[in-house]
Amino acid sequence: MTSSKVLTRTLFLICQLFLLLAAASPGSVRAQGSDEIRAVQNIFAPVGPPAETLQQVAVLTLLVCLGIFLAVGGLLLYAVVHYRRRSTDDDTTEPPQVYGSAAIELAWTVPPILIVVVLALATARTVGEIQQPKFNGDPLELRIVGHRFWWELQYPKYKIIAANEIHVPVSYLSTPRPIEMTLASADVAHGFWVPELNGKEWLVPDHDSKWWIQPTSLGTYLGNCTVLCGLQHANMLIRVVVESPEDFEKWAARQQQPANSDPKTEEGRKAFEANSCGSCHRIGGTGAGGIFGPDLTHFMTRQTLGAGVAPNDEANLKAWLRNPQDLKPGCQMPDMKLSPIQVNQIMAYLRTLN
Ligand code: HEC
Ligand SMILES: [Cu+2]
Repeated sequence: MTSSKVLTRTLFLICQLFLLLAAASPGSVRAQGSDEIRAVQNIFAPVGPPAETLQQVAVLTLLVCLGIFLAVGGLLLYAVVHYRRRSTDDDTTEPPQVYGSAAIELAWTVPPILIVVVLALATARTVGEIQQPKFNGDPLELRIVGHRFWWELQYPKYKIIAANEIHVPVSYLSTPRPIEMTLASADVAHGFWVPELNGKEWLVPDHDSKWWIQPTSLGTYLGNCTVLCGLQHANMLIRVVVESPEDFEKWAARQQQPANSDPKTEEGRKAFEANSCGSCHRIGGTGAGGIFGPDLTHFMTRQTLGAGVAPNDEANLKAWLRNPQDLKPGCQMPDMKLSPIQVNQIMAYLRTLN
């Protein structure tokens, strides 16, 4: 490649980088209601204090790096252009030889040290602010237990156990409501990351990690398990529904209720029992008390099934009951080998659990 081609290509890449950063700038997406899904996860559109602090330190680091890039690249470009080979050059003698220069040595050691110190201090301060938060407002306690490949949710003060779809109230300036989370794991290491709300945190067996979020804008925020925890690690999706305090209280009151028992779906409930679904799943108010799989008491209040692998509609539920290994190969629910009649009965029953 000729040098002009290299130059055009580099400039093109730099322009692309800027376009990317501009597209990712905060404010380009603003959720309106709690059901508005932020489909593109974006650390440059933070919602709430911990994510905002992280964004500040990220932008500072990027700007410093951009400054270094421009300074070094500029000097390099200057040297390449200004001292390029000319036809009038005398090739027979050596250029003047310079040995050591205190000014230059200082210039390339002192500023880099200062830059590293500034970035280290800014990062350390951010880590401190996020790991030892001073909450103002009454925090909502939420314990999240990672399972292969789904999330168990416990709201101890509300005595709620739910799964996969995290509901939290929005924080207004006048009434902040930080969510004080305890992250744990029932099996292997998992990672919790909802980029708009905070950075990543680990969930490890036999150790509780503290984490928090404080969303300040309504919306549904998506996240992922960030640790390769097994075959379906990529389908262990996190959904945080940030709703008004009133809607949150309504949701919580619903979750506290025992399951619906519609006499019309009695056959389905019996089939559920007879096929030992209850050894892995709990349905509040019935004999089913398993904790290996997600709580199904209010299964129909969730928008997705299989921790986000598919929308929670009739066709997908049917496919799941026929064989969960089709929709989510490698997941921890075995093919229960239900007959088509059992599938229909159980489906009719599960679809009343709202
Ligand atoms: C060996 C334990 C086990 C048994 C038995 C079992 N399941 Fe599951 N089930 C699971 C696990 C684990 C998951 C979570 C799978 C995932 O998302 O990775 C699950 C998920 C589900 C889901 C999706 C829940 C959600 O919110 O995503 C439904 C519905 C379900 N099971 C119904 C049943 C029915 C009906 C039966 C009986 C025919 C049954 N399960 C038997 C372990 C079990
Ligand atoms: Cu995981």
